[in-house]
Formats: sequence, structure tokens, C-alpha cells
Amino acid sequence: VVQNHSSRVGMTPEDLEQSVLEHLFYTCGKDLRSATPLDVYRAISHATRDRLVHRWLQSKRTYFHHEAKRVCYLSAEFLIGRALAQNLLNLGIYHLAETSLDHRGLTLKDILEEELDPGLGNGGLGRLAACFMESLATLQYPAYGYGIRYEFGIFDQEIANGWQVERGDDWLRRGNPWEVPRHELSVGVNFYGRVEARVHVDGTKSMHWVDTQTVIGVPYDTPILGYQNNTVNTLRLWSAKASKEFNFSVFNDGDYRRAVEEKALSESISKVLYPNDESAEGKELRLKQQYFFVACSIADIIRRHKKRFDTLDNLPDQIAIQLNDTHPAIAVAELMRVLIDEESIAWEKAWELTKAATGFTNHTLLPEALEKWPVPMFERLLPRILQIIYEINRRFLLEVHVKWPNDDERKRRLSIIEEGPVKHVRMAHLAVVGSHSVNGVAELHSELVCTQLMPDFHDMWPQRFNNKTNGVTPRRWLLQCNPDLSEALTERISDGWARDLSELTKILEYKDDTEFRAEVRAIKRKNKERLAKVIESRHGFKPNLDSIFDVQVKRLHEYKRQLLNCLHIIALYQDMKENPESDRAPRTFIFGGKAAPGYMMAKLHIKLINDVADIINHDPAIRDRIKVVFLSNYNVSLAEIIIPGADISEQISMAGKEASGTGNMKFAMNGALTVGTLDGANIEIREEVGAENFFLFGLKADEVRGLKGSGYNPNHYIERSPRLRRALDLIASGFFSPDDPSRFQPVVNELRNLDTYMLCADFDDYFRAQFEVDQCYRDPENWTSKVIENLGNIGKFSSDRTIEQYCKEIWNLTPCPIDLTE
Ligand code: 26W
Repeated sequence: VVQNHSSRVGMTPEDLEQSVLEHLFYTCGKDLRSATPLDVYRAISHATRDRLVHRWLQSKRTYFHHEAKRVCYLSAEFLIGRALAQNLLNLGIYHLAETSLDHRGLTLKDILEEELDPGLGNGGLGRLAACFMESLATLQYPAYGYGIRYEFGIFDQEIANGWQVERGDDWLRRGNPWEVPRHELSVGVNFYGRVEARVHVDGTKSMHWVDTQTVIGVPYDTPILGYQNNTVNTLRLWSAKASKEFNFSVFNDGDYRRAVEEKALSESISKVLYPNDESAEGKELRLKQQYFFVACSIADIIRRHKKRFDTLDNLPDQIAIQLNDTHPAIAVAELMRVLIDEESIAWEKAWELTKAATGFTNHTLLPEALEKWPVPMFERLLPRILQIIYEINRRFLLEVHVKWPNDDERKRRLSIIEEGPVKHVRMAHLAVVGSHSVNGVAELHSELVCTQLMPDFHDMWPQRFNNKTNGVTPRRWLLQCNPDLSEALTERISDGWARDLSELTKILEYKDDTEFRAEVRAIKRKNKERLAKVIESRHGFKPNLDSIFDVQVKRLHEYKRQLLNCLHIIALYQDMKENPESDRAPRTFIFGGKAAPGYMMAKLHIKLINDVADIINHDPAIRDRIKVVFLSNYNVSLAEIIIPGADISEQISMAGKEASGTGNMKFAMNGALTVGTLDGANIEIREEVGAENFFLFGLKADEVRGLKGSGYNPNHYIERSPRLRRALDLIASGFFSPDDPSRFQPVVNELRNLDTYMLCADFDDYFRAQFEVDQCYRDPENWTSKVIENLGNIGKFSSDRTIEQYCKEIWNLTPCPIDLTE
């Protein structure tokens, strides 16, 4: 029936125009004359959404009828970015929309800017979840993303006088045309209370979690469309709503006010995303968030399963649950609770089902990122869940005992409960014990998970551990963000690469084609121009397009070593001041990234970069040979402009610290060359694109470990490197902070005394690699060769490849194509 409503589903230019006009009228209540750009954005988005809806329903129907196994991707973060351009592209009507707006004197590019960027994630982990959702739909796998509908995403970053200032990100203030609330699927989630044991007449015992406070989870669904197919999967995000009891049982003014307070308190669960990445805080509200979305998601999974089957025995044949880091690890215990307490399944059977259904992905080796919850807090908030965790642990330690009798030390290391003055629940241990698969996100990282992070677990269950090297979706990170390069590629090798990125190897045939090479350079220049305009509008000067655009954009963290980049800039500056004739290529250094609001050292690094920028950018002796820019509020939509405009991609973490990195892949895919350490996926990128097309420097992970073990002393390196010494002295002298000469003393002290991330050890080699960059850039033909080698060999880093591996090796999923005529 619906198929006949051409203004709702039709794909001709006339159908689409009609649809947009109708939405302008009926959804926005406007006519063309009074419509603002925001109205136009909303009307186009609704018209686009209409085209997803019947595909969405058909996808659900097909999965149901075919009893297709699906993956439920549990993640506290989904950094999905703007939806309109992506949906238009995947529907195949981007150009149609462009021209039809053109006829009315409107520019699609401007309309797209009306959409607020949903920042429901911190960085790499959240963006990976978004790329995975897109790849799953493109590859036609049945998939649900489950997470939290934060009212406030990652904070908006402003730079005031060089310092980071945070502002609330009220991303829903203009409404959100992409989400659909499903009130009828709301779920109650229990907190606090106590556990009552009841003994039945037949002698069996059952546990009852009573006197709880209930919060309601309301799901909001966002459609995820595959690339030019009919698959539409669901991203289901839960929003916290006070349960009815807050609205009634009011007897007097005091009760009323308490009820209002408690209502606000329970709805605060989904209020705001925690902005710390890589550091676990141990806050009760965060644990509430985790249990809240996990309990809602598990309830939803079980409900849907029971609608189709009258048994739960086949649960692992029907669903795969993937835990995106430990943030949803409590799912192991919650699934056990539901199976045992609510479905009356015996422990052994419940455990078998839970383990068979669950997989766990680790994303970090940093000790401070490992989540641990104080047992007393856990017990108060989730008494029944803690009981179950203790029972899981008791049985697990028995298993350890059978394997290694009399090894108490090993039991202590393996236990889910960490002993100490205050006991803690180790969420990573719970996740490993309750899963059939544990994976890292790059070869090196997965190896380090086995040998450094969890060697005892690896000893116990070596077969459980595996690697799934990350990837990024080429639809957003090439097709959408770099239309000119996409067109140049398609012209030569046809358009198959967007579906199968390994087809990019075909472009290597054009490596020596002078016309193609010139086009690659022209496209980069155009993308630099686009980026330069953003810089000009925000910073009041236009960078030299002939300079090397040298970019480091990512979260601010000491292990990522933005400070090493900054030291290089200072050293380069000093070289140039000393030797004005020195013949180095001009560079524009571009930084972007947010620091966790409580991470003082990272915030000081931002201030240092901005103070250095201030001095160098205004030094007449330097002119435009060095410029430094810190672009504020780095997010997905800014990345889509920055990355295509980069010549150099800085991937310079201390080896062994960056689990994978995914920005590194996006840059190489857009024709930037990497300056990088042998860390995370850099290693595999270099392997693919060729060592001669990658600027390598620095210690390797095992060298870092060796040096740390034998007592690292940064002064050893500072003494031997005049350049490094000079740069440190200049910072310490207050040269960059004349208004507060000791401002950067903490930075210099850290480097001279501890240098936790070994910048000093890597500095000279980094400087050397950067010098080689210069030499190479002066030879444009040579540079272009390297760029094309990068483009032609980057296919492995499509998230399509990653997802295929998850589906085959962990989830056991098969594609389930959607036929709209069925
Ligand atoms: C509990 C606090 C907290 C919050 C977030 C700890 C850790 C995280 C994330 C795991 C941080 C994160 O985003 N990690 C990144 O994950 C990417 C996707 O796998 C990797 O590419 C990055 O190397 C890794 O830093």
C-alpha cells in the first residue's frame, strides 16, 4: 500500500520535491516564502526519512521471518555524526537533492550545515561503533546498536585566551528528525533495594530483588541505512524517564518537593555523556548509566526472542551480544539475572547460554582506563547483580583451582574481585570470564592484551583471544568527505571501491599517469583551500596553500604526545631564527582535540600550543614559513573538512599505548602521508602501503618496555640533544608565556624528571623523520607517488573488512538481504 504514496517513497526528482514541499507545509508549518534554512533542513530530512521507513519495516519483517541471527552491539558511545548527507548518499539521491535545491537558489552544502552534530561519544571507540553500524547495514547483516540517548553529548569546546573552556552540548535543542520514540517498548530498570531468598515447598530456593527504585527506559530509534541497498538497521538509544511512582503518592508539600527532586534525579541518568576517555572515574552515576542501558537492552533482546520462540535454549543461535569495551560488561551478570530469576533457568544452562552469546572487545591498555567499581557502592546500587557476580567468581575460581591447585597468587590476580582495603569489581575480568571471545583492535594491541594486560587469562583460555583490526567506513570517510577524490577514483577504476575498498589497488595502474598525478595534487589543493577557509574564518588569517598542512587531530592525552609535536615546532622555530636562510619547506601545523575537563596537564598542553602559536604566528622573521593553529571543538563534521585537507598525518603515540587509532586510516585514505611510531594500526598501515611511503620514527613497544624496566632517565637524552635542550629551556624561560613565566613549569618538570611517555627518547628521531618529510615535499612527483601508494593500498582499513571478520569469526552471522517486493 505504502509503495503507492509516491511523495513518500518515490525517487524521481518530482516525487522528492513534492515530498519536501509537503513536509515544509505539514511538518514545519511553513510555506516556501517563510521557510528558514533550518526549516528546509528539517523538510529534506523528513522527506529522506520517509524513504527509509518502508525499507526499515521490511528489514525488520525479513529478519523476523527468516529467523536471522543478529548482532546486538552494546556501546556506551555512538559518535554517529550528521545523518542527512550520509543518508542521501546511501540512498543514491545526493546529487538529485543538490540540483533540485540549486534550482531554487539554495545550496545543499549550506543546508547540511544546519544539522547539529550528535556528539554521543568521546573519540575512537564511539566513532568505531558508528562505522560498524554503517558497515553492518551495507553488508546486509541484521544488527542492532544499543546505547544511551544522552541529552548532552561531548561538551562544546571553546578556546578563550588559549585555554579550553567547556560548554554544554544541547544537541536536541532544534529537535531531531532522525529519531523515533517507541514508548510502547519502554522498560523498567531497578536500582537499590535488597535481595530476599524464598524457600519453596519443594525445597528449591529463589532470589527476589525487592524494595527497589524503578526508572523507565524509553527507546529512541534511529535508522541506519546501508550503501545503496534496502537494509535499514536500528540504533536504539535509551532515555531515562521517572516511573509513575514519582508522579503519585503525594500527600503534602514536602512529599511533593521530594517527588519532584527524585524525578529529576532518576531522569538525570541519561543526561550527559562522561567526557573522560581513557580514565575511569568510579562515579555512581556512571555505573547507573551502564546498568540502565544494559538492563534495557537485555530486556529488549529477551522480549524480542520470546516473541518468536517459546524457548531461550536457542538464544545464542539467534543473537550475538558484543561488548564495546567494559562499559557494558555488566551485561554478563544482567543476562544471568534475567535467565535465572525471571526465566527460571538453572545456573549451568544460563551460564552456557550467556557465554555462547557474548563477545568482548578491549580498546585500551592504559591501566587508568580499566574500570573497577567499589564493592560497597555496587552492593547498595545493584545488590542482586553483585550476588550474581560473586557466584560467577566463586565458580570461576574453582575452575582456576582445578587447573592450578595451590596457586593462591594466581587466583588473586585472576579474581573478578580485587582485594584491598576496599574491594573492587574488575569489569574486564567479568567480561572475559563471561564471553566466548575476547579481541583487541590491532595486531600489536591484541598481542599485548595476551602478553601484558591479561597473561593469566590467556594462559587459561588461549583460544578465546583474537584480533580484529579496526577499520573505518569509506562511505563517510572518502565518498562523502572527499567528493573530488572519489570522482577521480571512480573515473579511473569505476565505482566498486565504495563497496569493496580493496578495489583501490586498481588505481596503482595510474601511478605514473601524469594526468592523474596532477589531478591528485589539484584535488588536495582544493581540499586545502576548503580547510584554509575555515581557518581564515576562525583565526583571521589564511594559511599558505603551498605549505605542508601538518595535522594532529585526536583527543588530547599525554600518551598521544601532542607535546612532542609542539616540541618539534619550537625546535624548528629556533632553527629558523638562528639560521634565517635555512631552507625548509613552509608548514602549517594544525591541531584539534578535546581534553577531559579534569585533565589539567592536557589542558595545559592546549594552552602551550596556543601560546606557541601566538608567538610564532606573529614573529615577522618567520613570516608564513611556520604557522600554528589550534582548531576548537574538533568533532566528526570538522574532521570531514580537516582530514581531506591534510598533507601529513601525525600518529606519534608512545609505542604500545595506542590500541589501534582510526584517524590514521582516514588520513591515509584521503591522501595524507603518515609520520608515525610503530604503534597500534600504524604498523599494519605501514605494512600495507610500504615502508618507503611512511615516515617512521621512534622506539618500538618492546624497546619502550625494556627501557622502562632498566630505569629510564630523560636527562640522558636531553644532555645529548642540543635541540631538545634548547626547546625545553625556551619553554622554561617563559618565552611563550611572558605574562606568567612559570606557567609551563609543570610541563617542563614532567619532561625533565619523569617523561612518562618518553618524548625525550624519541625526540631526535622524530626531528629526523620530519626533516625527511621536508625533503620529500620539495619533490612533488616523489610525494605524489607516495600518496598514490597510500591510496592504492589502504583497502584493508575499510570497516567492511573488519565487520566481515567479526561476522565470520565471532558472531557467526550470515547476510540477510532485503527485498522490497517480497
Ligand atoms: C572509563 C573511561 C574510559 C572511557 C572511554 C576509558 C576508555 C575509553 C575508551 C576505550 C577510549 C577509546 O576511545 N579508545 C580508543 O578506541 C579506538 C577504537 O578501538 C582505538 O582506535 C584507539 O586506539 C583507542 O584509544
